[in-house]
Amino acid sequence: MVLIFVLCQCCHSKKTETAPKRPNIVFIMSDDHAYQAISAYNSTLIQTPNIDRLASEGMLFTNASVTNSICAPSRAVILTGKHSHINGKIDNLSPFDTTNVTFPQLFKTAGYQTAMFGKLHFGNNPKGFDEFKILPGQGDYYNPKFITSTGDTIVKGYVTDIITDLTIDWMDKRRDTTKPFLLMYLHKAPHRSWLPEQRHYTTYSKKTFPLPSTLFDDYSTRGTAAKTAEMNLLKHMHLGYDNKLTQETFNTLNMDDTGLRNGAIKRMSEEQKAQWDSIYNPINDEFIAQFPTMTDSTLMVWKYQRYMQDYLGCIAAVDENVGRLLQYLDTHQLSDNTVVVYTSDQGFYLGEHGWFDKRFMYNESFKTPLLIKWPHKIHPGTTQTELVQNLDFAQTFLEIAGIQAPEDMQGKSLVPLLKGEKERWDRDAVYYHYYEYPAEHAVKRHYGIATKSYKLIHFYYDVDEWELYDNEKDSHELNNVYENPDYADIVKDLKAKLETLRIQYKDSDTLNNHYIQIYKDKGYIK
Ligand code: SGN
Ligand code: CA
Repeated sequence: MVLIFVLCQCCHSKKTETAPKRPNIVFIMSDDHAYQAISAYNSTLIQTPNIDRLASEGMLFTNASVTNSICAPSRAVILTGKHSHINGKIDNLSPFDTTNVTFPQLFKTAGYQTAMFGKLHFGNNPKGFDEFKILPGQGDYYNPKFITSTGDTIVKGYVTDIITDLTIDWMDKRRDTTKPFLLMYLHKAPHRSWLPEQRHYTTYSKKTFPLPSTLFDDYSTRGTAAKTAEMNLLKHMHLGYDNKLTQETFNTLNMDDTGLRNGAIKRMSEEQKAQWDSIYNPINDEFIAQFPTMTDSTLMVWKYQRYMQDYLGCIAAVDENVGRLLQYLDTHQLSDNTVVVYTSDQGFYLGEHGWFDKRFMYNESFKTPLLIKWPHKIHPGTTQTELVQNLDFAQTFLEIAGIQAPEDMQGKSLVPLLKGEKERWDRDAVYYHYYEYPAEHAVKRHYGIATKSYKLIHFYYDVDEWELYDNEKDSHELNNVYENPDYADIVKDLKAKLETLRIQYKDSDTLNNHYIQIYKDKGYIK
């Protein structure tokens, strides 16, 4: 493999005078950004004009999904172009195996300047970057710490603004204008526990949002996994930690069953805290007044509104900052030769099925936003309905840059789709596998297959349950029709396809057992 890269480098250095300029790539990823909260997908919750620009000037993918809906594994899939069971990063707990080859390393070897700013969440530093400034673990919203190759530093301010400042500062001051660049600009927002910046919580805390039709889902038409998951707004969202009620409020109401407090607020400076209190204290006062007459359903709706106010307030900052970055590219004549990608490490529940968080192969967490702008190649304003995954990014970027992808990468370059050459695209199903059970939110392990019309899921380990959804008739995935005789042929067909995919991607029961044994050895499960 080393030989191939050396050869590539040689070809490249010969080509530089004559070949067309290789495009820059700006990869923007936020954390837990639901597609429902991007106005190009759904305009009922928030307006995101800057992110939407990538759709109006490029391509909007409506069937983009992840292979494993959880943060660090998704990032490992993106960087390696390999499924979790191959790259080894099956969950947020295990360290990333840095002997994996990642696409930024290939870019660097091929002569690109490379930089990463923001959230990685690997527990180790990224390889293949000329410069990086990353948050430790999940990172903090206010006055966050960053890890750099020369030591740690705390930067005062709000994380989404700071990550953008660092990114723009790098482009402005340390970019090598003789080279194309690969820039990974990775937001922490809108990850739990959803702390917006003052300019946004001031306005968003006054808004009310439409309720999802499945907010009061009782899961009766699905299996054990949906019934036992711990991500219900009423039951599992903390009034203190998530909804920002204070200790004084709990004392006043004589409540002692409210779960965690929000420690992140302690990082605020006195001034930041005073501004926060001026908005959040009245919310606490209103809650105290309303609480005596609240029923379960009014409390559910109250929690949903509080959740949306803070979550969407965080996204407002992401959108503004994406606007700043695009503006920088425009004013420095970089836009024309830069591919800009916007995505999230996975989708998220915004009250659908009564839930927050992710992990399931059901739509809101399985699907992820994906918008790509590539001037002169993508026809502006195109909607793409083909099944694509985060697994495909590495090979896509490598092809765009003219770098040979290693043979063992498991995705598919999206370049034919980007260029409108659908005849060069033949995928009819995608594979999924989630492992992190038992863990926070208690989502059971499962793998499955999705086509444009159906989704077949197998929950395994402490249950053995199959679910089938007819996505054309049941867009909210409320009815498991696995046992319905009308679907017997479809089940048979999908099981055969699933087996083919498992063989193609080299996943198997043997590997399941291997990863279960690791959990047993570590004492996570019995
Ligand atoms: C934290 C969150 C969880 C979330 C995981 C994984 N809890 O543990 O709600 O599912 O991260 O998220 S919190 O109390 O720390 O907020 S991920 O995006 O990093 O995978
Ligand atoms: Ca995430």
